[in-house]
Amino acid sequence: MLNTATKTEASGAEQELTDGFHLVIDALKLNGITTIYGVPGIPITDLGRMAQAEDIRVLSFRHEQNAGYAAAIAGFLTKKPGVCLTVSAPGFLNGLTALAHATTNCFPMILVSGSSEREIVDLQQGDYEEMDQLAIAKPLCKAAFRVLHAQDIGIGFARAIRAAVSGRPGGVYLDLPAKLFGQVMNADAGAKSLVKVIDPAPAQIPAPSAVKRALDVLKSAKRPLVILGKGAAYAQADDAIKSFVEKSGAPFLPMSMAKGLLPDLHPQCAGAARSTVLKDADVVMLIGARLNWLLSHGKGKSWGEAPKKFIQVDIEPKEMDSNVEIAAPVVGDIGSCVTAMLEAMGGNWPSPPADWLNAVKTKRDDNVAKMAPRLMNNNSPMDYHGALGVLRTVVKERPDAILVNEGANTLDLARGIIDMYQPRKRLDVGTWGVMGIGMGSAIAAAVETGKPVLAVEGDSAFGFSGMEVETICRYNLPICIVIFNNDGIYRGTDLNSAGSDPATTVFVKGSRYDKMMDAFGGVGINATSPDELKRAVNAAMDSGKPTLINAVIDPAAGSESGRIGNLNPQSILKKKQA
Ligand SMILES: Cc1ncc(C[n+]2csc(CCOP(=O)(O)OP(=O)(O)O)c2C)c(N)n1
Ligand SMILES: [Mg+2]
Repeated sequence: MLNTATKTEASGAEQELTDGFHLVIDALKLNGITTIYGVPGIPITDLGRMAQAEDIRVLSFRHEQNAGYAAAIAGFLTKKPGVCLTVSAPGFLNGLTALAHATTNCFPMILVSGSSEREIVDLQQGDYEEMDQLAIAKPLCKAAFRVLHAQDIGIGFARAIRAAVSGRPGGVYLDLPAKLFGQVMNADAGAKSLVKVIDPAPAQIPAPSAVKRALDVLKSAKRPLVILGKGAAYAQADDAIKSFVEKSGAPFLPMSMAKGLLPDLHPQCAGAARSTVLKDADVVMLIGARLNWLLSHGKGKSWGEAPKKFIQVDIEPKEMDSNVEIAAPVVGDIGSCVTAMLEAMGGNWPSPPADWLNAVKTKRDDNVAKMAPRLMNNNSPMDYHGALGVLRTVVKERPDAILVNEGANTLDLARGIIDMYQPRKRLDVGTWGVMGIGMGSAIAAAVETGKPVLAVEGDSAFGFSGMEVETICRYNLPICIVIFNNDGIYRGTDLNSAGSDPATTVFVKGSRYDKMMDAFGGVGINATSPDELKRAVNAAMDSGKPTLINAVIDPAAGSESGRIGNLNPQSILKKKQA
């Protein structure tokens, strides 16, 4: 396997040799990892070159954080760890946000960073890019390892891969000191030292008693609700999940990145009746969804007064009872759990009471009807609804395209308005609501799936990764970026009440982000009405050419923090001053 051998004369005998560089590459290839996202520099420049020469796709970014977000979402899309490769100290730190993000979102990812000389780092003698990276990474990921000897590279990667994808997936850090790459060893011994990870994410079968308990609780429900989280989307158990939800007859609510697991237009989808189903359900089954802030911790006003029982299906036993009592915990991988429940339901599972199904349907239809005329407006400058009404149709006509979405109003409104039709087609800010995932996610989505990508970006959100438009043009990726340009964060109308500086939330008025794309040879378009936007996006999605559309949005259209303004801390002092 090693076409890397060098012939040398050692004590008279001819030996085939390999080195750390090639062992890293061979360890990745042996485990089916064929793409690396990163930024070159000492000590990993040659590693990237050699990997490319050995048919690994190496995508060079402009900033490690974006490469890291690409690796994280590649992990989500493929169930294999996405690999991000960085230089030492500053490059490592730039990648670290993405590693922590991957861990928080349960995406399998490996951050591989070169590091400086251990002897000098540990004595703090001021090496080039000196930093104790392993110690810093540890609290921010699922596991962190350092490899000091070439013969341990195989084991190091095996441990990293297994840690990333088994159980609840997450981020793993792998520290490779500069000296490791040049270490040579006998090629045969090197080949033998590599480990092909067998069954990296073993199935975790739920206990039959837990399955029975869960179904008993579900059957007792008068007003059942199923909530699908991105863990359910990650599981790639799409058919089993669809069959289970349909057999249960319960309304379902998809969390943001679970949209499309069953189509948003499915008759059981309660997405447009969210507040009603949360308040009124009496039994809630969570499948790969956590009761964190995104679900108001399973208690309080949004969950209403009606007593509730929770069933939770999750691979992580510690998740149970995290916020409220879980009446029926089902621990195992989502595919195995849902399949087991489906089998145990038998042939004549009773439909939930008709008054509940009708109540949800009425609410949903009302809300959809109320929204409809707003989505058809052709105002110029555009408001969010007019612009999103257009994008909603674009996605409807191209259900296999991938939608990347970040911002505040741009995120919250797009999530509600753009229906999804297929699993894992909506990629967004995830558990932390982090700005900056946009271009990394778009690039990885295009690279990993070969599908066209539509990135719907707030103007602020885009700024966090905007330089990667050059990367998109360089690799000629089928990505259409639409920037909702409302001159700022939340709104472009804030004023500074004191000095002459602009307010903290506003940007240069009338910016032309489309010209950034012109600079790198992509297609840049300024769209001032829904009609113009529609034409431009359709052309971009059909051509597959890198495109950036500056969608001019009324600066007064948005609201503070989008839909989560209630999370802003308040002080009575502020009110008195106002
Ligand atoms: C890394 C990071 N920094 C800052 C924030 C705070 N934040 C939340 S939304 C947002 C930008 C919202 O503006 P924009 O993307 O233009 O969307 P709009 O509401 O204007 O449509 C910011 C800075 C964040 N979520 N993540
Ligand atoms: Mg904005």
